[in-house]
Amino acid sequence: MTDTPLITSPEHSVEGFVREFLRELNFTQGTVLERASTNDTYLALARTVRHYLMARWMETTTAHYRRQPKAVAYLSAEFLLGRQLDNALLAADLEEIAAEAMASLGLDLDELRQAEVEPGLGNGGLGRLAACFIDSLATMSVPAIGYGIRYEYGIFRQTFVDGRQVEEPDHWLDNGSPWEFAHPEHEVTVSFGGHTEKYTEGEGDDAVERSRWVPGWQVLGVPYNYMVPGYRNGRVNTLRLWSARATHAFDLKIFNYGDYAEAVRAQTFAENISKVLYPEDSTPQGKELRLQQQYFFVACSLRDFIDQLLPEGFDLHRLHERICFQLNDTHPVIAVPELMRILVDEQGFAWEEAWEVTRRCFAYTCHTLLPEALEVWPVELLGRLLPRHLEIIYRINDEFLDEVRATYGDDELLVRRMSIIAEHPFRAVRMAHLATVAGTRVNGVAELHSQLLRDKVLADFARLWPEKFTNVTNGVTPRRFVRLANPGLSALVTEAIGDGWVTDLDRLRELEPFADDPEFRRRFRDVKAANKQRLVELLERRDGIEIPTDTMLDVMVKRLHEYKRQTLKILHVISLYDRIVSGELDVAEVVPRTVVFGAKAAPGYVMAKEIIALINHVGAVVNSHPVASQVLRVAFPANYDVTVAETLIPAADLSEQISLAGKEASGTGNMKFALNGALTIGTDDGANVEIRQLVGDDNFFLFGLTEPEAAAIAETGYRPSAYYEENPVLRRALDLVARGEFSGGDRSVFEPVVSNLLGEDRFMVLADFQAYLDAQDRVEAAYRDPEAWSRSAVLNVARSGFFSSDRSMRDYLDRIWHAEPLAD
Ligand code: 26W
Repeated sequence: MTDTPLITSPEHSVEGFVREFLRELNFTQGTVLERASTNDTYLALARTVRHYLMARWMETTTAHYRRQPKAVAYLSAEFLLGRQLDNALLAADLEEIAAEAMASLGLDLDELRQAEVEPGLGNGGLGRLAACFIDSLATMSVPAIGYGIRYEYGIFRQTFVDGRQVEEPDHWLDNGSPWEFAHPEHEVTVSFGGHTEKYTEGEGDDAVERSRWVPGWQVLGVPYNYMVPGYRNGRVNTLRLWSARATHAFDLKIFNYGDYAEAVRAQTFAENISKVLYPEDSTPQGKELRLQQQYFFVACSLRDFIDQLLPEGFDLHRLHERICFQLNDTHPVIAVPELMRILVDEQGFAWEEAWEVTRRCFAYTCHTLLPEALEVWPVELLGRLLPRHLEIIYRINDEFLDEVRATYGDDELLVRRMSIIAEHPFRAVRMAHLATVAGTRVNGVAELHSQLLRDKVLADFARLWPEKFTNVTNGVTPRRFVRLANPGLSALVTEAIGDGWVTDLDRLRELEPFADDPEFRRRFRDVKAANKQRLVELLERRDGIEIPTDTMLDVMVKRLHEYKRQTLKILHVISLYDRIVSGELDVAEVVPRTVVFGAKAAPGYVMAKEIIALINHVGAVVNSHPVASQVLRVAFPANYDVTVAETLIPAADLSEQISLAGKEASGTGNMKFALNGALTIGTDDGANVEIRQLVGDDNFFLFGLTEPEAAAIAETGYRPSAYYEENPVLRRALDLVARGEFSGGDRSVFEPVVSNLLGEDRFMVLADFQAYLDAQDRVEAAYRDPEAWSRSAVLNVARSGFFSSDRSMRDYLDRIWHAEPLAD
């Protein structure tokens, strides 16, 4: 593929691997086997694996540069990658070789795996989705690059003190980071602040008014490259994450002014930009530093793409032929005025020309429905930090509003609704509107979500530009979340239908007949049991939590948010506990179950943290009750992350997807559970709708209000206390909390949670309570018949192939990017 001399890959054999590994241990790690720490060994192993992918990476990069195909740049403030070692071993087909090589040296590959600290550079679904997407793009040989931020601290580490969440910094880089390549020589300068100046270019009739940005301060962006290996296809794409540094001017100042302390302070200031991931999920903080982060990484990324990835002298009028910048929610949307600024101010494009190109270079994915999650930036702040960009946004808005008026006449209410600039409660830039105006396409992340975007959130825009709106249902990578996370199931599936499913997940359909094969179902149950055993061991080792091995494993893992309704789940637990303890239910009648929660709350989200405390306190009471604990257990391991998910999801029997209909954009955990043979209890929300349609009503426990029903109730006035008054089971459960049953008799502790449910209950927990309990009764009945249950579980696996992120990528390629895989 290339004339550039390339180092050849190490030999693909146990001996070759051992040789390379020892060389790394000796030459790079500077130690010998008998003296090496686990971390030394892990680092040497990681670098060894890396070497096997290196040639493919260089070849892929060179091919992209030489052939200049249309590419995709995925702009995302978050990439929640998870551990790298296993995925790299899988991609390079080195799993067995590495295990044997390590064993031959008296080392345990499993133990080394556990030494890796996962890069937690994301909050939840949105960040993990980005990681799945780049995996799929690489596996499908699509020329693509991910651009984001190399946070020095990822998502906080969660611990519990007296059942309450305490956050600790996640210094994931402490033990070294063998998967990244720093390129300080490719640093990029990013400007902030200052003011703009008007000037006239040309003379007489040719004179044009132009604007010039005179920045106030600058920082440098240093790229760190990560390999994104395709699954055994000879390709390795790049993820480029930016780290902020002080400019060299700061160093000079030290000499010029002798104010060493001040110069170092300035340096710290610059480097703060990529210091920490904002742990806010769905509630924008409006913090200046966050806007700095957003502009920082997109400015670096556009500069990098134009200067490094395009050939010299490339005619930027044709930029859209080479790239689509996909905006992962609104966080990177400031890239729109940045590209305008580059084209108009730096390249001398006429405004109209620049807008023509810019409009064709961007597409926008929205990941939410909650009004409070739609980002807005105060004009005051944006103008102070990025004065030229604010001017550009105003001009985009002026021209856009002219178009609105030209289409609909002077409907000022409509104009105000659609404006990129909001006037109330303060003047602010609506980033979703800017993205919608600028993007070639706007997509939601599940059918229902995209429909609600069209009908509600962005209805005015959908009326103006119906052709802009489309859907791409989310997906998850089968490599990480089935093949790696569930080796038992993978082996069973491969034995039945071959291994083509790993890159063509629709082939799982071929499993359908096996659902009726008792022997296959037995083996499926054996796999589940073994996965539960793995989980039991993990929780014991990691958290000192003991759970039984042979109960129904009922799992709710996701960020803690009121709309996701962890409270509904804990009310179910409380109700079960109450009915057992009161003698209404005999333990012999109850299907033993272990309820596992995993959830982080945004540190400033008070109610979410109260709910965490409630779950932990209920758990403590239930687990120590001599009778209740025989059939009901609650486990809430702290710090749920990608690594825990990989052991937890394959062990689950029941997947809890119980958000209020119309609030969860898609969900992706729901897909991972179905693919690993858990049955879902869920509302008609997000991608649950599509999961149920595919797996069939008989293999899914649907309950609760539909979105139109919930909207109608909200419209006419929702009264949660009515449900409390009418439903004795609900009343008893809530009264237990209110009376202090789970807080040592102290009624004040969970008063805010109770009064919120009885007062506002924004997400209609009480309205769905009885329906949820009834659905759980159906779950119990179904679980009592292991043959029928495992038949349903196998059908869930067989019919969920649609939820591969490979399929999502095909949809983006066809509907939005109009790019293609690059043939060999
Ligand atoms: C701080 C502002 C802010 C606003 C929104 C931060 C983060 C967000 C995200 C949109 C929240 C998020 O992660 N959304 C989730 O995206 C997933 C991937 O598409 C979906 O599966 C989830 O349903 C959606 O909640």
